[in-house]
Amino acid sequence: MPATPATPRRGRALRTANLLASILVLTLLSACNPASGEMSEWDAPRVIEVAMLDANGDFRFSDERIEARRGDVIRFVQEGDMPHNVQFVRNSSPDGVELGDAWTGPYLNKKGEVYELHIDERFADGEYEFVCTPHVGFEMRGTLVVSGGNVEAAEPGSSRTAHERPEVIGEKGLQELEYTVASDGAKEFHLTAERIRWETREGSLADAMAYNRMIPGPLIRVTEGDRVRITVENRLDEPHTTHWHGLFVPNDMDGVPGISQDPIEPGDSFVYEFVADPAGTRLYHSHFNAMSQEAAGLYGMFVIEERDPPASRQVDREEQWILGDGPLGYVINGKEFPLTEPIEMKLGERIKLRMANLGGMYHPMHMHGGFFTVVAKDGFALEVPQKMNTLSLAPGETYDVILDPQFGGTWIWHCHVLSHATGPRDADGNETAAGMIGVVVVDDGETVLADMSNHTHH
Ligand SMILES: [Cu+2]
Repeated sequence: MPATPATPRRGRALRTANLLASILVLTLLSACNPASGEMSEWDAPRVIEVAMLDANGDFRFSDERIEARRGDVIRFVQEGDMPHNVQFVRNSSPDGVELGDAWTGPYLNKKGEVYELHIDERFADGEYEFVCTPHVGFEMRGTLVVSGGNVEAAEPGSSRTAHERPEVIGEKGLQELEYTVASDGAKEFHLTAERIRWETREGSLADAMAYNRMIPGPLIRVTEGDRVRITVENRLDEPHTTHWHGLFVPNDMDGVPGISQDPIEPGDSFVYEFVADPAGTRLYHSHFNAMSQEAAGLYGMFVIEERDPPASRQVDREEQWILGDGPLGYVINGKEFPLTEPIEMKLGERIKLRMANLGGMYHPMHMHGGFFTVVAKDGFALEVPQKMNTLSLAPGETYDVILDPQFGGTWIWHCHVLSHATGPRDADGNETAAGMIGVVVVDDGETVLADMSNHTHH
């Protein structure tokens, strides 16, 4: 029986092939010579199928108590109509286990999609509660019981698999990217796409992909009319391209593989060059395996400043929020609440918040405690600014919002698809706040503000 290596995501198919081959060998062994095998048939790895169901509003896993041994594979099969996933509840898992990318499985959006969970050495003996993240409110949950098997359990707390997984842990996203000015006046930037591990929620490191080791990727800021030259280096183990979202670029700089350029192969680089145009809040993101690469963190913001902004657009400072969903969870700037970083301001201040949605779902973002004013859509100034307290962002949209709060306090600003802002139930059986929740702390000198310091540790 070959050891089951813990490989990055891409090795899954191979692992499955190995496993199927092992099953076949074991089957042949027991068929040819049932008495000679060291391993009894009882130990043969199994494939356990579990359906994800949602017919008639009855959200459930077909098997709510799954008994498995290390070496087994659980095939979660999407048989419903709504997106489902498998997320293990960390604080209900055996002490010290580190499931890595198995903590949260991908969203299965279409009927027939499959998530294969390998019960490998990371799974120590014990019980693991799991939920479907979007439908935890509907009690779509179950328990996995692991005991024994033909793969040895890692020492709890050890990281026996760490050498096979990306070592780099990402840093705070959207840090402004430095550039050099070339002899021809072009501003030259460098982006590197690679795999990292990323803390989306406290204590849980997800396997992710990032530009320059941060999620979202660095903030690129230039002025309209600047000549821009960006080298994109692909250190992933799969091809990549970068698309400049909302910018007017020559067709061969648009980053669409097979249409406007060849994919950038692993180890290669590609130089994108264009004139920054038009001014406004713009984005960049992967366009190769985009559904998975973008969801894994390969996106960032591209701000093109106006050359002569009218005085009416002056603000005290700016902030940026990029929404995401998928394997990293329901995130703002790559973090789920309570790791989302609060916006702190004084009553009377004016902040421009550049918001964008690079997830795959709609997120109606509702702010408590007054209103904000939308002044631009997709980077273009609105003829008539619009006051709102709920702004729905479709995938790919950007909005510029002026925050000039009317009341002091600690105000939350959350996605009103409540399953995007709710975590697993706590020990008392109550829903927890998690996911796509931002916080705006407005100091008016009087109102007692909530202490957010124990919520964030950055
Ligand atoms: Cu949402």
